[in-house]
Parts: sequence; structure tokens; C-alpha cells
Amino acid sequence: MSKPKIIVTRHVYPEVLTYLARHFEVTDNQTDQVWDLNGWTTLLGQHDGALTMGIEPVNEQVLAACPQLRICANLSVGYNNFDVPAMTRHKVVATNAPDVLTETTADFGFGLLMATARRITEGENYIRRGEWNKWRLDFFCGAEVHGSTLGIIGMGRIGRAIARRAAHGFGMQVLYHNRSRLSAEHEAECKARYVSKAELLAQADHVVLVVPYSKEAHHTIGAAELALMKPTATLVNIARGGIVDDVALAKALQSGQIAAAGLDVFEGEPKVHPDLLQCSNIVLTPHIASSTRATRLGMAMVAANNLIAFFTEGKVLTPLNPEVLA
Ligand code: 8YV
Repeated sequence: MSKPKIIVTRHVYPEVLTYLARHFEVTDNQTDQVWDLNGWTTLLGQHDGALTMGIEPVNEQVLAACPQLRICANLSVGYNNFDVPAMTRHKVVATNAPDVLTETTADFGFGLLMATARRITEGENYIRRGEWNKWRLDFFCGAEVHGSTLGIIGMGRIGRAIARRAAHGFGMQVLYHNRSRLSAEHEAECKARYVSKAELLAQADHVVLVVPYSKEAHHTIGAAELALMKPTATLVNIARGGIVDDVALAKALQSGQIAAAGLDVFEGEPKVHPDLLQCSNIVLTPHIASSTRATRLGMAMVAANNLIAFFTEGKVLTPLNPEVLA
């Protein structure tokens, strides 16, 4: 019997391809080309399954052109590239890769908070420009992290992992806002207090965004929200571009409405809004919060195992639309 045909949409570690090749006829993209929508749709239409990176659109228009397709397995935990209801209508299984990246991403979120609050890259850039010629008492004075108040918007697995670091490692007060309140057990574990978004923004010294992207979450932080924050506050976004209104943020950073921002994700990335690039009180990273070799390999393996389980046993490990399997 011929093997199912799957496509791996971008460069992956070779061991992932070796593993997949035991079960599938694999089309890889080890030259890491970025296909346009037509190219992507045409290629996807020639396969039974896809290992996707969380950025390729799988929507009504794409699905209509891919009648052979049965499953798309994201290696990311975020799945805003999928139109899940459309996938369900087309009987295409959708999976993501939760858990495997939680601690690594929380480490990064905390690192970005530290770098932003303590102005680490501003200091580095100053040295690189050759401007450092004497020490000053108020040199790159930043904001305290230990003992301060952290507000987390989006209290899923990654939010809770950041809260644990903050409460237990740095003695921070943790406030959170989420669609639903956590169980008493989870609140106690990360010593976190549920508050409204407005209260969180007004009280927090540092705000970290870990909310998944959805239409409802678009511009969770815009001009009105930035206006509620303390002028000394730090904003960190490791969630998705579009959760923050980048233009409003650039204005708030330039006018001193808030002190600093750390951004790993951007509206329209890999493009970054030029107004943000003009701000010195900002730390920018290119969507790398989960990027360690072990974690990225683990994420790819979760996606690979979803594809294998689906084609060999008719089930998956981390379904987003289990009704398709039923
Ligand atoms: C991924 C992420 O690296 O898992 C997610 O949702 O944002 C990252 O960890 C990214 O989505 C890959 O495209």
C-alpha cells in the first residue's frame, strides 16, 4: 500500500524528516522557501496531511482547493493560522502543540521583562555606539522587578509558568486577567489574584501579555488601555502580533505614557512598524520565545506524532476539532 503524502512547510531538524519518512512520502522544504498563497494552496492540494508552523493560512479558500487534505498539524501552540470551523466543515483535522514549549516560553517572557525593565539592550547599544566614557549615578535607571507588581493578561499554561517564576523566584505580587477565573488550586500555586483588565493595567508595574490571538483579542492593548498604565510601567508581548496596537504603543513609548516595552511579536511580522523602530525604550526580538533546540525539536515531534497517530490509528494527541474524528 502506498504511504500517505505529507508536506512539511518549512525547514525542520533532519531527525524530524527521518522519523516522518518511516510512515509517509514526505515533501520537505529544507531550503526554507516562503510560498505565496497560490503556491502554498497548490502544494497543499497535492498532499493528505501537512506539518505546519503556525503561520500558513488554512481557511475556507485554501480548503476548497484541497479536497484530498485530511489533517494539518501545527508545531506551534497558537493556531490563529487555522480557521477551525472551516476545517471542521471540510472534515480536516486540526492539531496544535501545547505543553512542550510552556517552560521555555515562560523563561523567555521573564527574560524579556528583565531586559526591558532594566534597560539591558539600551545599555548594550550605548556601548556599541562608542558613547560610554564615564559612569553616572542615574545611568540607565530602570524599574525594580523583584517585589514589584506583575499583571498577566491571559492565564493559560504559559501565563501560569510566568506567574510561578514571578511569585516564587522574585517575590512579586501577581495580578491576572483571563476569560475565566482559575481554580483556587491554580491561583494558590502561582499566588495570583484575579482582577479586571482595568484594575490590572492601573496597578501593575509590569504587564505581560500571553493571551491567544482571536478576533475578540485584537488590540487587547490599544490607546485607551495604555492610558490606564503607570508612566513607569513596562509592557511585554510574547503572545501574538495584533494583540497590541503597535502604532498606539509607539506613541505611548515616545510620549512617556509608559516607560518601556519588550516585544517578541508584531502586527504584520516579519515587518516591524517603523514607529516602533524609532523608540529607544523598547527591546525587540524576532518571535523566538520558544526557540531552544530541544523545545523546537519537541514541538516538531508533537506535530509529527499527531500525523502518525492520525494515519495509523485514526486518532491524534492534541486535537482542536475532535468532532472530525468522532
Ligand atoms: C512558534 C509560537 O515558534 O507556539 C507558538 O504559538 O508562537 C511559537 O512558539 C511559532 O508560532 C512558529 O511559527
